[in-house]
Amino acid sequence: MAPIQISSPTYDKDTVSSILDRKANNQNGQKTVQDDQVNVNEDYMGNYRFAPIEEAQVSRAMIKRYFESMYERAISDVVIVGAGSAGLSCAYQLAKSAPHLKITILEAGVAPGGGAWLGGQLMTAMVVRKPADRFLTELGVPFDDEGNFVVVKHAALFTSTLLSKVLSFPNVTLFNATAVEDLIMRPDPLSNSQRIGGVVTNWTLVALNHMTQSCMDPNTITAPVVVSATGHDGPMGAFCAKRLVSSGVLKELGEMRALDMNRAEPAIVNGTREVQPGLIMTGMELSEYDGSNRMGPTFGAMMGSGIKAAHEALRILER
Ligand code: 48N
Repeated sequence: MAPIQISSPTYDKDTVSSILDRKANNQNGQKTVQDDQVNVNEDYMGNYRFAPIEEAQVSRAMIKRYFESMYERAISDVVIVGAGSAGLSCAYQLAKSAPHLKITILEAGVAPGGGAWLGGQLMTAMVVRKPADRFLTELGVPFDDEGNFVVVKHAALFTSTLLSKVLSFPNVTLFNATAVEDLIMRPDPLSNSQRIGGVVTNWTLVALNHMTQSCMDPNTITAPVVVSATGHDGPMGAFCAKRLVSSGVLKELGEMRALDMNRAEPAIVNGTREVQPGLIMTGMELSEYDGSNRMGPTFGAMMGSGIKAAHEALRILER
């Protein structure tokens, strides 16, 4: 069969390296001919001009940063599984309190945020009961004060504000579209049980397709503390709680109980704790672990539980 002719121009190795060297030189402050021709123009009347680029520069800019961070975070101080409201609140509190810690967040979805992009029944407003409004005030999220509770006009205003603040901390790395598909467990002589020593990861699309393609082995991230905030629903909800059962460490799940806002929210915040040596559970995953009530469309407990999980992580690390 005749070889397929690739019509687009292909750069040979020397050409690519000379282009990149030229860019490198430029980064070292030496002007190049191409730069002299660069006259970017922010003209919205039809003459908008970008600075020139080579496709390989885009690829290498992404590859370099992503894989350097994977290499660097293979050993983390705290891994947070799940970037919903509880996981992100934990990350914010931890990153703010302990800027020296390497905090790595693993989120199975392409879009972090979990269930906090909307209120209840796909409606947009988010209800937060006092005193959790104090967290909104700290984040600078505006709300309507209704007395015993406050209302954020759109849940996405809370989640996008929290997410942007979490990602602006230099000691936080987020890997989204990346699933935790198992836990690292080691014998723990102190508790005569199993200590969690990190997580087993894979691209989410791989983790969800092990039944369609075999031998797609995972990767690992080791850490002395894992905070599990995987929620209670979705394709991987309550993941770590379920893994504790399937690995024989936990006899059974408590299973989330029916809705009762007044019982559910304090139970989740006050119940946030180290459920297994090295593993803290927070947010709605805890309702599945403990069998506590669900609270429905109020989000203050997710914030309080995440913040408490951060305090628990610091307590363990300082132990
Ligand atoms: O928002 P969620 O689902 O979980 P929480 O606990 O942060 O917040 C729960 C909250 O949104 C409610 O459910 C409200 C209060 N409703 C209560 C009720 O009564 O119905 O976020 C969990 C995140 C999601 O983004 C998942 O994609 C992610 O965790 N996740 C994982 N990420 C990586 N690896 C996994 N194995 C995994 N499993 C879930």
